[in-house]
Order: sequence, then structure tokens, then C-alpha cells
Amino acid sequence: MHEILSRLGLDRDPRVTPPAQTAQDGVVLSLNPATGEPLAGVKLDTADSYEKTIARATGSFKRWRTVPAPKRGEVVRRIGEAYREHLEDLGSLVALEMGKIKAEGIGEVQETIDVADFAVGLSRQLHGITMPSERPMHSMREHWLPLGPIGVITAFNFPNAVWGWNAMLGAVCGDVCVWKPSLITPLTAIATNNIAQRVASEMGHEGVFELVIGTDDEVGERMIADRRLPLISATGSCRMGRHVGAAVAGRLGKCLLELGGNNAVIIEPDADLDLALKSTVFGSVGTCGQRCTSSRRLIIHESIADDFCERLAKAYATVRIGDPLDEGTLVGPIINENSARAFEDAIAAAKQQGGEVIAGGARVDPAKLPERLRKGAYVQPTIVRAPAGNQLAIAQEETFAPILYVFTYKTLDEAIGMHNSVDQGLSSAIFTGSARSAERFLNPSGAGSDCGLAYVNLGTSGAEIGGAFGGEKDTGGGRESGSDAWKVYMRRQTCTVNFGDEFALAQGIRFE
Ligand code: UN1
Repeated sequence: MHEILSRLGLDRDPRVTPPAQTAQDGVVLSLNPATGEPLAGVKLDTADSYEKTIARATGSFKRWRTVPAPKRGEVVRRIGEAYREHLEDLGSLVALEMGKIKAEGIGEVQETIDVADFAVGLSRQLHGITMPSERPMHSMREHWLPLGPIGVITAFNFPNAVWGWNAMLGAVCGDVCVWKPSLITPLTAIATNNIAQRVASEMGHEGVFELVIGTDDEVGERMIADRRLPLISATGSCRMGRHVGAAVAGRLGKCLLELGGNNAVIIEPDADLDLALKSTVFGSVGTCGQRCTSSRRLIIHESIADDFCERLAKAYATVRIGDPLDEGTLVGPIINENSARAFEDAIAAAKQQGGEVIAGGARVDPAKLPERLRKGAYVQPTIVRAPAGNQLAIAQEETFAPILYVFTYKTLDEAIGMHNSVDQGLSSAIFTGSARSAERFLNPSGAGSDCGLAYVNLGTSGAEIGGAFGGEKDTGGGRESGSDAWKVYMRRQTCTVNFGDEFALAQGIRFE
């Protein structure tokens, strides 16, 4: 077994089986997307084991919620420290199993550490407010209470950090986290969850972090229908989110959805173009275009479009594609064959719709790859220029691949209109030297960017944890991570106390 797996104790985990070439019943194979090799098998949960997990989580929640919040924070503080100790190995495991480059794998685990730190501070700041009562000798306040065991469904592309956002906040809020990770990245989930679980158990708090690894049919459907999970936090495609949202709404549960993006960068003629270039390259090719925040559309002023596209295409040509664990690689494999085909289909559609490919445009020829990488799926980061008139239907869709569609504009109003003309509303960026343009992009009337995240002079991906993360429209409206996103993991209670001895009704109603 790969040494990173052993260092993280995965070879001793009862769910992990030695790698086999073919999957057996009830086992999912985790593959290294860089080489196509199986890393290990992981035993799947069944309806039966799911039921046991939820029963356990329900019991653990009743104990955990009684632990004072700052003490819960202390558990999360130690979990953050344990992740610091395992940063290199966990980051490498993310790279190994998901295919993002090691620097980004480590960055992802750092994101979990950051949110753990944030949650520690928060554990002493789960503030409610007081308000004056209209009645004499009455007081009013609201306070925040633990919500319950919560279901967290995560995608393959951030196999560690998205759980971290939910689990670290949920834990200080007094919730127990039941995590259903993507079946593409179960090993990262096991290693990540085991660390949190071990630290919490050593401190006398067992069962705060539960993991269920199973198919949508066996586990996912049960989870979203389960009334014992008052909140389902789900990250994935808009299609998945519609299904989850409807199921959870059907039982009047709470949903936190973080779904697809179709993020655009606007570049104004007075922008710092060197900065815009670097940021656009990272935003569009980073993580092989598989972030929900990846830049998918470039909306550039017509006066600078040709020169900038030429520079961008040159920069794309220098991006080193290869093994994500090799120093110097900037783009690893795309996650699997299906994604590679979606990449090819999108490019075929773009060409058919009149788009012109000015960089990349195809898979990497396996013959040009080192022997051991030939079973991986590698694609060339691609730029497609939309035809005159800016009509390119395929750009309405989120293809989880490194494809950037380029559009041109004359006026900022036109650019913002194009920017907002897609169904999704996650992340957005403008590069400009003008304060006026920047403020128009952030227009407090709402006439600027319609996304949940808006950046000025930086790219669409790479959010810090301190802000609330999420998006509008088909992105699902959820907010995770920083700011006051913690409130979704708690329930609010408005408390009114009569400390006098008069019977008094609100609204001055007399009932004598
Ligand atoms: C995701 O792609 O699901 O802002 C999350 C970013 C990262 C998180 C991405 N901090 O790009």
C-alpha cells in the first residue's frame, strides 16, 4: 500500500482493504487519477450500518450538546493542531486521491485548519441579542442552541476542506457531524474523519464525527429523507442540489446547498494586466478547472482582447501538466474518463457553435506522458473565443474542466449584463484601475455582480475562510465557513420572561 496511506494509519482501518484490480461487492475502489492505479478498497455502508450510525449520532448529540461551547472549542482547537501535525501527509493524500497538485492539497488542509481556528474563537462568541420588551417587567433575548446531528454531503474536488467548514463549525455549535463523502475520495474522508474522531475521543467525547461511505441509493437517499438530521449540507452539481433540496424541503428540514458555479472575470482596459493574467491563469487552470469557483468565462474589453488572449494562450502553453505529486507540476489529471469526455464534448459543442479554440482543445496525447501516467486522463487547459456577437450556448453550462470561454464588450454595463446572464451565481471578479468601475461591480443596489462572492483585482477562486462562502441563483443560496454562517448549524430561540407579577399581553390586548 502507498506509504502516505500507511503513515495516516489507513492500512489499519477496518474499512480499508488492500487494493484489488476489480471491485468486489460492497467495496468501492479508490483510484489514483494520475496513474489509474487502485490505491485501496473501501467497504461500503449499508442501510443497516447507516441506521446504526444515525442511532449512535443521535445519542452522541444528546451528550455533546451539554458540553459548554468553549469546551467544545477546546476539542476543535486540538483537532486543528492534529491537522497541523498531519498537514503534509493529508495534503499529499488529497493530491494522490483527487489529483490536484500537492501545493493545493496542502492548501486545502490548511483551509480546514484555518476554519478550526476560526471555530475556536467562535465557540466563545455564539452571541444572541437582547431586545427591549414592550411590556413592563418583561425581558426579551434570543439565544442559539445546538441543532442536532447534521448530514454533510461533500464532492470529490474538495475532499477535506468542505467537510472542515461544516464539521468544525458544527462541532462548536454542539452538533454531531454525519459525513457522506464522495465515493471518489473515500480515503481522504477516512483519514480526515479519523483524526478528528481520535482527538475528540481522547478528550472523552466519542461520536462527534461520524462517517458513512455509501452509494446514493443505499445511503444518500436515506440521509436526505431522514428526519433525525435537521440540516443537510450538500455540495455538488445543480442537478444533485435540486434533488436534495426538494427531498429536504419535503420533510421541512433545513438545507445548505453549495452547487455549481459559472464564474466570470471582467477585465477593464485600465486594469493591471499582469495581475489579471496571473489571476486568470490560476482561476481557470488551477485544480484542473475542477473548483466550483474556477473561472469559466472571461469578459474582456474589446480594445485589449486580442493582445490579452495572445498572452494568455502563451501562458497556457507553459503550464506543466503531469503527476500532481511532482514538484513543478501545475495541472494534474482530470478526475476520470467521464470528466475527460465532458471536456471533449464541451469543446466540440463550442466549435460547432462558432467558437475558436486558441489554446489547448484536446486531451494530452498519452504517448507524450511518462509511461506510468498513461492510464490517467489528462486534458489540455483550453481557451475558446466566442464568435462575434458573443453567442456561445455551451458557456451557459458548468463543465468541470479547464475550459475558459472568452467574450468581448464595449461598455461596463454590457459586461455586467453578460456576467449575470447565466443561471449560476457563485463567484465573480473584475480587474480594473477605476474605483468607479469597481464600485459599480459591487453596486449596493444589487445592479452589479449577482454572485455570492465578488472580487476586485483578484480571481474567482481561492476564497479565505473568514467570509461567508456560497452563491445565489442555481448555486443554491447556502453560506458556509466564516462570517455568521455558523447560524445555520444552530436553532434560534426567542425568549421572553415576565419578571413582574402583572398579566400583560402584547399589542395592548385586554383579556379581563
Ligand atoms: C469548491 O470548489 O467546492 O474559494 C470550494 C475556493 C476554495 C474553496 C472551493 N477556497 O476556491
